[in-house]
Amino acid sequence: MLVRDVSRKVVHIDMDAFYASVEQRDRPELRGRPIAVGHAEGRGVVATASYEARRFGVRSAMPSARARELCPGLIFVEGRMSHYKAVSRSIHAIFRRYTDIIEPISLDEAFLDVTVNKAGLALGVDVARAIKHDIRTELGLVASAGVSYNKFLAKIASDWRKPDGLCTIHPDRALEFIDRLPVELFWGVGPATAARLHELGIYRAPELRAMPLSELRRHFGTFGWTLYQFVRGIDRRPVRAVRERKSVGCEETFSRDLRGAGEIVAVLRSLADELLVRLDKADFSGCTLTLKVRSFDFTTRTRSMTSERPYRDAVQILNDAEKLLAGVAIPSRGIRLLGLTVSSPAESLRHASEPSLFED
Ligand code: DCP
Ligand code: MG
Repeated sequence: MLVRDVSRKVVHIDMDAFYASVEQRDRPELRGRPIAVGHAEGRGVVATASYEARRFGVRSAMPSARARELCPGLIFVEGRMSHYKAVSRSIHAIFRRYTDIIEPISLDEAFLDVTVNKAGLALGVDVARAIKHDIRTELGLVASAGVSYNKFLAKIASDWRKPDGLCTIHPDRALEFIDRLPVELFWGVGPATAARLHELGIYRAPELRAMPLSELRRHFGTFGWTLYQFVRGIDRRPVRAVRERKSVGCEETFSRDLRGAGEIVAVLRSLADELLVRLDKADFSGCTLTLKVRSFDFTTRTRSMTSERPYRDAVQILNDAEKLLAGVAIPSRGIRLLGLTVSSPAESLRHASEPSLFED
């Protein structure tokens, strides 16, 4: 049976001109100027443009040469991916003050289920407003937010009044809202599907709603069923939370127990290298390093230390791992396992100790 569940509160957050806004925040001389993030030369393309540059028609994925034609004063800035990732982690730390049910879509975009939220706010729009406020005051960035009872509508809502948008689609206004949308704005409708819909004479939602389910299925398969539901304001997909990573580690059990200090340090070195690879892969950084040592008789000891700066390079990890090792008595009959773990995610520490990341 087709039931419209309006009991959930879903927020969609999308940062405005994300990479460009981060650059303008960090370099005040770029504020208020038309900028593009990306390679200026050769076959470079624009990753994103500031709203000042968008006025000239500069857009994401546009060849840089074309962007320069449209906007002669355009300033190109090289992208800094690892920096944007770090900013994204700070944004997520703010989200987690309100809910743990966070589904990241990209670095600058996420769905949040705030039906039950940690702030105890009754209205989804109040949660969205609070998140926008925290992002602005603490990170110096602007987000657009959409609020509704499902993901489909929350995403449409966040796009509605960009930049700095805050839009709620109430259940009783949902169909009216959907009716204003061209079918191209429906989730999952790319150029090919849009062309097929147009061939069938469907340009807007009312025409789509008039189409029988059997017809939609015949033309679009299972996506026909999705379209049938979307146009009626129904989207049952849950916000799928990705658990926040608290630590990254690796360990090795030896085929024969290790005894000599030289041997142990050599293993520690390879563990530090492996740990670094895993930290990179998981895009994780943390300030606590833990060494685990299991003796021949299975007694296990751990030693930890917390550094002021996150563990990011092999030398730093190895130096501290050796210091930790010095604090563990190695039994003469040897050890059977060594492990190294980094924990205390850098972002949460930063939020606890630093009130602000920027100056205005
Ligand atoms: N991005 C990219 N290449 C693209 C599209 C986007 O590298 N073709 C990057 C740069 C953006 C970021 O992803 O800053 C987020 O993408 P969005 O589509 O959300 O675009 P913006 O945040 O830049 O702008 P908007 O205000 O429209 O959300
Ligand atoms: Mg964005």
